[in-house]
Amino acid sequence: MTEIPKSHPRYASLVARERVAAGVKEGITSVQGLIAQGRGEAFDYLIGELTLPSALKATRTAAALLLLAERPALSVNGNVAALASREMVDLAAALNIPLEVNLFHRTEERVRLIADRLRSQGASEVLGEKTDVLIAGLDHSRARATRGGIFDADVVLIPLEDGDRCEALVAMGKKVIAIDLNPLSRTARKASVSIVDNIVRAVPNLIQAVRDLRGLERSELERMVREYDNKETLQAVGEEMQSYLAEQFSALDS
Ligand code: PTJ
Repeated sequence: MTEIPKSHPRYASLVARERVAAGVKEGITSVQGLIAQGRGEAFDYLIGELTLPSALKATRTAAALLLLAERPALSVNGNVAALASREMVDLAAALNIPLEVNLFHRTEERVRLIADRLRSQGASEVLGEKTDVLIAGLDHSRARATRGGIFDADVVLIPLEDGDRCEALVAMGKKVIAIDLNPLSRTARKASVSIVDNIVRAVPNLIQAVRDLRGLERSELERMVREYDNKETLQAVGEEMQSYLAEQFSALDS
């Protein structure tokens, strides 16, 4: 990995880029994952590389959904493994549920390497190496899933997911939580709760929200979920993004 000086104003973004590049070299992340990261970086730049208030609200609602779920599931792909494997393991531990490796560009080697990475970070149970069922509406390798994991889940967290798979999970009647920096992606539009934030900030925030909300009454969590409107959230993201950009452009004059 290239050494990034801590004093660099865009330190966190450059470290994330290095992690994804290292993921490709280690065989964890797909080459396409580099392009996905670049797209994510561009959107992150447009929101000032900070968590927006709307994203924080979505994160708290996501935590409420996960706490209310009977069978929540957490999906991990090659970019997620490179950027936030430790944090995903911590989230799974906080909820006492397994992680499931679920790849768009599936190879058995990459699934194994990601599962090993998660186990080396302390994951007690990792699904996805032995799939036993297909999700309807997707082509074969992208459809592969595990009973007892994503396939049977009522609530699924899908960070950095492709739109087709998000739609297929929604069509199965699941509540889907997306983490996606592009507020206009099909995934962000189709998900039940879209956290428009960088995964490196979103998952730690989600863990904190799970801890904060754990003591609340079920009825209070249900109220949070009932009052949440994902379209409103995406519109708020657009407004927050525009006001950030307006500030940046007006600063060009000074
Ligand atoms: O490991 P695999 O084979 O499962 O492949 C993973 C990728 C991400 C390559 C695959 O799912 C894919 O092609 O995804 P897309 O369709 O490019 O969508 C990824 C979405 O994640 C895009 O909307 C990006 O803007 C967004 N994104 C990229 N990096 C980040 C991100 N969102 C949050 N945090 C990021 N760091």
